[in-house]
Amino acid sequence: MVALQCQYIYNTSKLTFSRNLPKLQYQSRKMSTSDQPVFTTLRGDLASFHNTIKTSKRVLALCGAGLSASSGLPTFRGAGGLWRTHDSISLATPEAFARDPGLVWQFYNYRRHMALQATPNPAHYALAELARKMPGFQCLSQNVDGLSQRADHPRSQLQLLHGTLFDLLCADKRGCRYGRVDFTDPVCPALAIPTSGVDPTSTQARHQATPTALDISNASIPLPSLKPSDLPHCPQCKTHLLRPGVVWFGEQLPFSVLETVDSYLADDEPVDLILVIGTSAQVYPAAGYVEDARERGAKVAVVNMDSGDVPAGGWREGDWFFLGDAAVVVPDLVEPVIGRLGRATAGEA
Ligand code: BJW
Repeated sequence: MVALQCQYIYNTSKLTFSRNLPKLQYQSRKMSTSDQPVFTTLRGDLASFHNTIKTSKRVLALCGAGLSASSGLPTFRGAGGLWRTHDSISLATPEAFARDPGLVWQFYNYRRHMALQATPNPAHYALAELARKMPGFQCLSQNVDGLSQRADHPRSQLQLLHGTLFDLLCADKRGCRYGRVDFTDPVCPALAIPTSGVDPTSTQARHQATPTALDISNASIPLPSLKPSDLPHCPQCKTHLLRPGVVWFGEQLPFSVLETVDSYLADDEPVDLILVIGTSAQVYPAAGYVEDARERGAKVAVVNMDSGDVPAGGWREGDWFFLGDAAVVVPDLVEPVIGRLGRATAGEA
């Protein structure tokens, strides 16, 4: 492990920024075709990666929940993937919504609330700056949290593969086709997250600027059972419920997004590099873009906290693997193109 100049410590659920804390370390290794990874010095690997990105014109990033982990948002798989007693993945289906729309709306209203409370981290800002500096860069994001948009990532270079929490759609997608952008929190009164319930006349309440929402991802916090009549309804057809504008399992990704990615990959110019950032790369078609990019000539660099999370098609000779927090690693990787991030976007006080 090689110590790097960085300002962040990772405390499992949320990243804390401080310039006075010990330097975080991250590892990189250059993968070989054998199962035994060859560890090389960070400097050497970073230098070879930097040489590649410096001369690259067409670069893709495939991002997942790990990009936003240090902003305090949970991932889907692994430790953060349990919401109350439910596997988050099991709530991300049309079947779950049909079975219990109240529960699914409680999950998504909570996710919207958390995303609105969160702020973009240095990796979101670094990718946004990379987009400004490199016209041939496209970021394919599986994230629905809106943090890349809030980091001012140019919209034409951000493809939201799985939609966004802040679009509301008529649940009868084929019929009514109503949709709107909506940041209201809570989505409707019945979805308001219970607050700490502190006596408003108490001293404790006087020290709280706004009441703190309880952590309803914890099943010990009671939640009411909601009826469909408690939930938001489509104002156009006045019949169906509204639903979050995200892509659930079994649903098609937005056509215009698929078209943009396909035409990028079909361009006569090769793809120089794909960065695979904070994703378990298990969900298709997103995961398949790594192999598609390889076929177009791309070198592959993976940034992940878990050394077991390999690209869907496995490792190839010459792939880079940077083990660490995306918020720390990504700004360093793209530094030759974007320079050092400004103090505000690097998370410094
Ligand atoms: C860090 C970190 C830190 C943590 N720093 N790293 C081919 C083969 C097999 C199956 C299929 C196939 N093609 C399609 C399918 C079916 C299905 C699928 O892929 N199933 C798989 C389970 C096998 N795909 C679909 O159904 C897709 N639709 C489709 O293909 O439609 C076809 C169609 C055509 C015509 C008509 C109709 C249909 C849709 C997929 C939609 C996925 N939706 C979700 C929910 C979105 C809404 C929401 O947010 O709630 O998307 S599921 C969930 O998984 C979410 C994520 O975007 C997605 C990926 O997860 P992600 O982001 O990788 O998160 P994690 O938690 O898995 O990983 C986090 C990673 O970060 C980990 O590696 C950590 O180690 C790492 N990490 N901290 C760096 N600080």
